[in-house]
Amino acid sequence: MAKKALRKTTAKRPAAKRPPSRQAPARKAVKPIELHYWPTPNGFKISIMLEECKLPYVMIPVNISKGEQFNPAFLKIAPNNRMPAIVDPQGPGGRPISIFESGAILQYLGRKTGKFYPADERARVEVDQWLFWQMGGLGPMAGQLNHFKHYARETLPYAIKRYEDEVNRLYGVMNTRLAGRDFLAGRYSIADMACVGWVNLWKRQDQNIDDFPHLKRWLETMKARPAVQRGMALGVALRQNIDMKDPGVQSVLFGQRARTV
Ligand SMILES: N[C@@H](CCC(=O)N[C@@H](CS)C(=O)NCC(=O)O)C(=O)O
Repeated sequence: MAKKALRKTTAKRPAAKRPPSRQAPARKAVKPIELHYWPTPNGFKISIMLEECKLPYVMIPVNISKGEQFNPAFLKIAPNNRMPAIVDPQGPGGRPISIFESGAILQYLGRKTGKFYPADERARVEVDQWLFWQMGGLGPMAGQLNHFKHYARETLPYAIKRYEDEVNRLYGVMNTRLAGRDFLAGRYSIADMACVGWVNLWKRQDQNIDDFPHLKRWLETMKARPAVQRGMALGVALRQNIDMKDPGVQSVLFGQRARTV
């Protein structure tokens, strides 16, 4: 991709000094994963996972308020014109692979690294259920609430109440699940990473976290993890001066319809 990469993390360790006779054969340098990203809860899922796994990556901003999600090069890897997406130069068989949809990316990175996504089928099903619950429930409902509550040009009390109620119900489900469990699937996993950026917005969603003590404890535990902090801080300055009520921004993001080829 032609865009400038803003940040790079590497998990390089200093090479240990060995006598010449015992030197290891030269290894190919690990190429960083490209993270096509904008700092939102969907983007954070992947920045958190990359940070947790200490995978080398470069972040390539996709400024969705300017319509960069429609750039032909981006659409090639993310045909749904939504970020996040990744390109892993060292994909299966050592060949590059691109992936869109945050849930699919999390599962891929979990399989690739063997981390935060157990191989045992029963444990994996536990993770998958809560990951899909986030993808199909918490994310879309909280996203719609955010739209009608904060961005819509008309105030539609029915729509706001519908999504506020739904987010409230989902918080209740999560709170019950977390009673007597540290994390959604028992052990810390990609399912927790998928949810944290959304629950972190509880105030903006007009929810009271004190009504959900297990969820509150989980959120505090999540936010205390350095990799979660780094993941949720990635690129936040990029959004700073963007006014989501600006008609220019709204015309890019809202009212999108099919584009014919
Ligand atoms: N289901 C997708 C949703 C991604 C998504 O909604 N991304 C938003 C930002 S949070 C986006 O790229 N929006 C661009 C647009 O609306 O054109 C995923 O989880 O990857």
